[in-house]
Amino acid sequence: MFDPQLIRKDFPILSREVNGKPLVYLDSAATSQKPRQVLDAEREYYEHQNANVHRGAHTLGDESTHLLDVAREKVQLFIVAPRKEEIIFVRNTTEAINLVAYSWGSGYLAKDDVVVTTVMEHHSNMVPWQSAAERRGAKVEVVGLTESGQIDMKDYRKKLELKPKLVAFAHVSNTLGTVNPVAEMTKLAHKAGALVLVDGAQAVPHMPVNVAALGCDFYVFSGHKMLGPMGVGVLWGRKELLEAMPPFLTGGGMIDEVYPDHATWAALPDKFEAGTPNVAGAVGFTSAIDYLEKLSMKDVWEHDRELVAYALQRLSTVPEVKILGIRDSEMRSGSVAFVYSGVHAHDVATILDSEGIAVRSGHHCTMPLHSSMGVAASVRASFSVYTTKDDIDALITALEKVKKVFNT
Ligand code: 7TS
Repeated sequence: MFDPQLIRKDFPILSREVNGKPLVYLDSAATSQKPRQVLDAEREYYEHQNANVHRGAHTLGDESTHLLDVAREKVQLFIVAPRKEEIIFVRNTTEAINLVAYSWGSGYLAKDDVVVTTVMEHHSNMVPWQSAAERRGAKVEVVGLTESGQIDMKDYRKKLELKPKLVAFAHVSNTLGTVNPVAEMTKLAHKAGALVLVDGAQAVPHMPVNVAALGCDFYVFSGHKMLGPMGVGVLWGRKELLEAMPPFLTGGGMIDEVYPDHATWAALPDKFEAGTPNVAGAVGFTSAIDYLEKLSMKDVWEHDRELVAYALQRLSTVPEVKILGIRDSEMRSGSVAFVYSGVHAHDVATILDSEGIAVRSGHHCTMPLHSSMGVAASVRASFSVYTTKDDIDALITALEKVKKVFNT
């Protein structure tokens, strides 16, 4: 049974205090906390297996190589990817998108080509495309949103008429929480002849994801937002695309043969994993996926449904609060961002912190989105498996202190 109170016992950090108050961690969209199982898995790896992969013909090297392989298969099955070698380990979502923007971009993006993104994207799914477009003389077109913070499908269809080479958008917005219709958007993009990259950084931690069913071409996410360690992330891409793309980083580990004047590349996934991989991180990531699977992603999603609905309902009782994004909890996930009338988001966050409550304030790496809403900064409460309704109640109570201090 899914019991957040029991789950919380697995997260050592949740028993610490901040400013003399019990920690209320509502910043899981930035990074989630890690259960003891993940921390132990990493430590045990270093205590028992630590060795570089592939290179040593010795037991520790073989065990290390095996553990990296186990992690790859774990990720493959978790997101229902057709092939294990399509899972490329990177540091994080940002690196995964840069890999595609650089590698696919240098191979397939030509002068005057178009890449389409949306205004709700995290900077990590916007800036790499701007850079790729600048390098290749291509253009980035940005799809707008509706009043309620959903992708404007009319504008999307219009941008597809430009026959883009690639479309890149988030599965779930890190600021608005909007869940985008990935399968539908992918179908339309494919019809227009475009490839599709989906930024799943805020989706994989909360809902079952099946990349095969979504139909996209690339799907990227970060381990650290889904109970795993920092420094390990995933690029999934269709095999034929990854095989046809030139490498991103070159050097050790990604070659087949090297001559003084040229080299040939290893097969997937090695071609895209130059240098010593983060094996300890991958082992911790395996443990994080085990943890989520034990909870069941269906129940994780149900828990998220409850928290989002509760947060929307409670926040809407505070007259000074203006919630960003759609009010229908069924169409959003993971977080609720809001503006507090007359008080800067950073001031709200500072007062909340004095009550032990951690939220994110600012633009959450979505400056274009905030500008499009005419908002300079917002406060965001975001959730994970260990978040409870009590955490949201604590937020609402602490907002009364904001009212008192600022006399709103
Ligand atoms: N894409 C989305 C949708 C994100 O939410 C984030 C991180 C990234 C990409 C980048 O992930 P990284 O692991 O490469 O850093 N989002 C946030 C956030 O909302 N607050 O801090 C980081």
